[in-house]
Amino acid sequence: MSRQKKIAEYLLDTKAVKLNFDEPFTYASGIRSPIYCDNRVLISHPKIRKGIAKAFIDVIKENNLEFDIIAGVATSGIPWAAFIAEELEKPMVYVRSKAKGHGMTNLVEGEFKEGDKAIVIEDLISTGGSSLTAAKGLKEAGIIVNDLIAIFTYQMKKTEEGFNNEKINLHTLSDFSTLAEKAVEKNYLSAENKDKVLEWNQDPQNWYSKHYQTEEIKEPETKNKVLLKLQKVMKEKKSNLCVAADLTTTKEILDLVEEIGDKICLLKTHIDIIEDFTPEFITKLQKLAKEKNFMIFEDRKFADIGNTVKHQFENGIYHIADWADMVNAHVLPGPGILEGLKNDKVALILLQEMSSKGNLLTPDYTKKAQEMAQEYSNYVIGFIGLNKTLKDPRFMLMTPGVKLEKGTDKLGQQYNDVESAIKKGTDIIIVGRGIYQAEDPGAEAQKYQELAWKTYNK
Ligand code: 5BU
Repeated sequence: MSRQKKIAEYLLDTKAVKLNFDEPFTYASGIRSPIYCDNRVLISHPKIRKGIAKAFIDVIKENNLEFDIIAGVATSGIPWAAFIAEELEKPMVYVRSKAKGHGMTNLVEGEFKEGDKAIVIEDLISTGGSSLTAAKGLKEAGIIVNDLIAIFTYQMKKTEEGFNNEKINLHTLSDFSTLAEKAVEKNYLSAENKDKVLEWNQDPQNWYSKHYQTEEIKEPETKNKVLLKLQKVMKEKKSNLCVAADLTTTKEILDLVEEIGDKICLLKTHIDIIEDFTPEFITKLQKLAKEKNFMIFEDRKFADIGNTVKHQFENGIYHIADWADMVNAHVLPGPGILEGLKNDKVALILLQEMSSKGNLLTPDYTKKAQEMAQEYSNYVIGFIGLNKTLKDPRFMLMTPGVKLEKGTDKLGQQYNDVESAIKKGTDIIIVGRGIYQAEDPGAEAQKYQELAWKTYNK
């Protein structure tokens, strides 16, 4: 068996790499993928560990790679660098893949001389970005880097280019296409799905919508009135921006709306986080909505049985059904929740996906939510989600977790940038902190509005 295949077998047998076409994995970036790789488990298998360390050494020997030191990329490359350095009785260092060190820490740890040649050891190459950052760190420290060896590569298009630009030879013990072949041989993957899986690394951003699209539905004769109005407002104002006004006093919210009201098609509220709520607040908000021509979406995320949500929607102190143009709901409780929220004036948005890390809304759940929406299309006008997997003009997709730059917060929120969110097919971007925490929320909202509308209409 070739080395590439043998290593692929190790990766599959230890479940370091998992393939799943039917239920793709979701990366931290929100990208959906049929492959998930966590090579860290490999160090727990002594025999396999030995086999992999030997494969690294074979690559060094077969290619006559010249070097003075072995450099592991922190953290996952470190154990492999240690096994190799130990076997070859050579010095070892490790290097952080973060561009900025924290406080007193060095980027490269261990002893070396300027002009030393290093072979860089890495466990996984996805885009190659962090490996290249590590290699650059070594170069900046005066170390010569000509070669990098990794256990596995996703063989993404831009990887090769990155390594060519840095003039570094990339060697890998195994790769995505060999692994897919081995997975078919071992019945982990059907031959039929192999080609679809292999398409992923060509265009990771769009792979999911391409393969999980349900049938495209033609323009319906009649549409929900709230949806028609929303589409009209969007066109009139050239805006597909929804601002999440997550502020906790009525004054702060009303002041914000004064500043951003002209730029948005939709204002999203969490009415139950307001500390000084009074019915007058609603009157003022509705007046502003009329003046500034936007609609109101109460992000209540109903999640109970029909009878309870009906009370939460219509009664209590908020009387949401009297003032919101739309509200949203989880489909977890089943169709009863949609029965409880049926309303001719207030439209419904269903949660098909969430932006938070580790959320439990699987592709299967998404599909069920879409089926329920189709069944209740008189009331349901859209989804909260990240990927337009259902192309049906009766529904709009709205995406939260959007900022000018990708990132995360401390409580699990995951941000996409405006362009990537819209490229995944969303109709409306929902932006909270990106706007209301800006120094000048009005100017910031305008930036988001212009960028989102331009990208949406490209
Ligand atoms: P942010 O400040 O831009 O992170 O606010 C995002 C808003 O969208 C906030 O009001 C959340 O409650 C809301 N949200 C979300 O972030 N992610 C989701 O999946 C859903 C709603 Br559903």
